[in-house]
Amino acid sequence: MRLFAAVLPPEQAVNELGHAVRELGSLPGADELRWTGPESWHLTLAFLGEVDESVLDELHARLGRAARRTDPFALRLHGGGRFDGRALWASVAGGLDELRLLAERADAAARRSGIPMEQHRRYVPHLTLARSRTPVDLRPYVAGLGPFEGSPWQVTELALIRSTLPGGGSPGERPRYDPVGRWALGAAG
Ligand code: 2AM
Repeated sequence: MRLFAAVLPPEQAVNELGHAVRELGSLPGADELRWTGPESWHLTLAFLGEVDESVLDELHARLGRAARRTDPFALRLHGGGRFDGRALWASVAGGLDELRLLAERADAAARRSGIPMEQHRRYVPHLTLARSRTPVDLRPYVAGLGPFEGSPWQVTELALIRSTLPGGGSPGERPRYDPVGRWALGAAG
């Protein structure tokens, strides 16, 4: 199964961001972008790719340990950014060192479970809002998100999420994301 580890923003953060994203819909070209749905918004910590069932027990145990070793921390959604002309995202602020540490621990947990992880790229915390198949100028969208400042929340959980890619039937179909594991951060976990 295809898996990734993530932090899931709470409902209030999603609603606030949803409000800001709706306003981007009036920008020229907005209909050409493939927008992600609020129900699937997440902050990826580590992308595991296709994972064999046989490693799941160990992966779960190691992710649980990674979560327990990391104390809860504050985050907020704030402004936006882009990966070239291909992806538009909401940015985060607050406990970025803690978020990065949790991402490193999730990556290490997967690696030690025998999952061949991609070589480390620089970790850029982001919540993907839209993608484009062909490069487009996303600067107006990033500018539109500039003033956005979400309310802070306390990150208390690490989630393991299964991604089911669309079967290719209808255009615009999105992957389905289902949490298959959740672990509380800190000693309480
Ligand atoms: P993205 O939002 O920047 O595309 C599920 O696909 C999640 O894992 C997405 O948040 C995606 O990031 C992230 N991810 C990281 N590396 C990936 C890869 N090589 N292929 C697919 N998704 C990846």
